[in-house]
Amino acid sequence: MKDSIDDIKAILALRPKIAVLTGAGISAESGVPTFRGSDGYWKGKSAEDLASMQGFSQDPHGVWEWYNLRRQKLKDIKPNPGHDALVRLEELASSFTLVTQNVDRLHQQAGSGQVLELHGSIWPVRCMDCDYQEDRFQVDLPAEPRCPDCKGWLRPGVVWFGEALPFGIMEKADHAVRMADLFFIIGTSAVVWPAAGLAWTAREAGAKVVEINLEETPATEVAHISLLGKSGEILPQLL
Ligand code: BJW
Ligand code: ZN
Repeated sequence: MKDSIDDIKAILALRPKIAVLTGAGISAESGVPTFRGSDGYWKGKSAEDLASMQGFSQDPHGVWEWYNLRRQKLKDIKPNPGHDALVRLEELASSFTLVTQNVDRLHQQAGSGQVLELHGSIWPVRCMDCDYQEDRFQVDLPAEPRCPDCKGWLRPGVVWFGEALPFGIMEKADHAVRMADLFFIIGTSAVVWPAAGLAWTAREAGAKVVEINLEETPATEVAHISLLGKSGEILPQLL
């Protein structure tokens, strides 16, 4: 039998250990397009086409056009009540780890403490040919960003398909999830691995798994409770 919201509220009252995994859906109410929604395609191409070394090699100009557009839009975008609620959730927990697949830094802008960015961030850039890297938070970049040291192509500091996640980050996320009494999986289609696997890990390790999404996902099968709706509305209600 599925749990109820009251069961979750009762656990929250006990200052539990909490781990959270977020995806693009938590930023949707701020105006950030999701990847697999109707607005996720760019010039007919999907994230799978664009966010890979192969996609970049075939069309670096086009891929940078996509990232520069997203960077520009993000400059005017603010965290929403879903991000804010996670800041308050952190205060209720005896330990709290926020794991995100998002590259937008909106959790940090809302005031969340340590955030594990599984897929990196859209703001730093690094050279594809040498060691140059720099954080270019909210800075406009040229159409074809080049390395100031060696003139090689710069690329965004994100994780593309087929690339390893930042060193050691999955181990940190996995540890937090295994320690957690409560695990929230919010606004993710749960199709991209290894991030999606955290839901199965949480269930296996004995956490109560709470999913918040507009629709069911593959992770719904391991959720003790699936709350269907907008995270910016449901999360504040839970608190
Ligand atoms: C709302 C809402 C609202 C809307 N309120 N909800 C095992 C099995 C199968 C495949 C693999 C596997 N292990 C690895 C793979 C391969 C691959 C993969 O997973 N492929 C699958 C797609 C088949 N994974 C990888 O390649 C990863 N790397 C890896 O495994 O490396 C191994 C390796 C080791 C050692 C050496 C070398 C390699 C890397 C994955 C990188 C993903 N990168 C992207 C792009 C980042 C850069 C960028 O932003 O440009 O990350 S892809 C894209 O998808 C992005 C996202 O973080 C990620 C997940 O998407 P997310 O967040 O779930 O968004 P959506 O759009 O899918 O869903 C939004 C959800 O929100 C929906 O459910 C809505 O309903 C909901 N929603 N509004 C609540 N208001
Ligand atoms: Zn360089």
